[in-house]
Amino acid sequence: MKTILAILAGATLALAATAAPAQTLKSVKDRGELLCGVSKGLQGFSAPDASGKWTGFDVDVCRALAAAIFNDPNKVSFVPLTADERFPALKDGKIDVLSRNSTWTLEREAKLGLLFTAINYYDGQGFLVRDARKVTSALELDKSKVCVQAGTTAESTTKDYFAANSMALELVTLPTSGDLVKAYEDGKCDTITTDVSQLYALRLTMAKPADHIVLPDVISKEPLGPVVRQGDDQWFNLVKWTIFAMINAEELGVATNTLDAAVKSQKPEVKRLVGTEGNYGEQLGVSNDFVVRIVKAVGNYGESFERNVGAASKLGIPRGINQLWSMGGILYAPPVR
Ligand SMILES: N[C@@H](CCC(=O)N[C@@H](CS)C(=O)NCC(=O)O)C(=O)O
Repeated sequence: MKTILAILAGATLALAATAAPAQTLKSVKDRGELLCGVSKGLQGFSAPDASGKWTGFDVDVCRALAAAIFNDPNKVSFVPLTADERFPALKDGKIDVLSRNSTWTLEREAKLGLLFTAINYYDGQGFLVRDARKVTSALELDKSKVCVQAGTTAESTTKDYFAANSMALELVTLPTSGDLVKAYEDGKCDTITTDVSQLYALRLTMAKPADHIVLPDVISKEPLGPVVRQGDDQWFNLVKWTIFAMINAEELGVATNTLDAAVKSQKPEVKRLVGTEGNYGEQLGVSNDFVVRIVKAVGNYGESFERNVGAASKLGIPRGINQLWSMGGILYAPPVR
């Protein structure tokens, strides 16, 4: 009897260890909308447009998810969060997913109990200065007052960088990006530091954007991507494969204007991606045409990048290393099969 009980207890434990509860997708479906944590307003990444509609590269991730789940990219409520607020909000269940220019670090997973799903933007930390100062390198920033946002990776990276280069630093830490821009424009700091993509976005909000330059130095790795809570493998997989779907769609030439041809394609890779072969969507808990829904809603990765932040957009960021691996970049998504 004891042996049987011990076997049963062991089996229960083993089951608990392998099967994480799949509650997020169900609660999103029951609620009828997704709760998506974004920044408070960072042009190109997540900001309300003139009509109040949230748009941007980070916003597209949540619209893509809503398209995959509901076939409707508008079934999302956006929850604007500062850097300090974002991880507690996710941990406490106030949002289902965080899509807010967040850097994947060890501590944010191991200590905070979160999981980064995939990297959808390879960034790095840089500095923005007034062009008139004629600074050409971050190594000339000795004795600078440096504005940084609280709760970001930039806080510690800046200290390390100045110490490593024997430069004196006066760190001015502020709660929001609006405070950062104001302090800088009021002359309370000589430079703003954060991920380069965000420097481009902040510059657009300044009185005279052309008076400020982003220095060429990139002093850290800032791999950005959507984040979920630990303990729900089904949800983790769906968010992860939404990103991979967008990247794979670009790689296979599946775009807004080629969707009709893609669903008729006889190429096995395209058939698996768009769901005319296999049941890959169902394996993730959504419909088999989920990639078609995503591309219809926001386009593939390249379309979302170019529309929101790319070279021809207001931000004017070149694709750089965020180009597909097959085009000289480092974007590489596992295959649908
Ligand atoms: N990637 C870095 C920085 C993220 C971050 O919060 N950057 C600020 C730079 S200004 C930002 O996006 N602020 C926008 C906001 O708070 O709405 C991190 O994960 O810590």
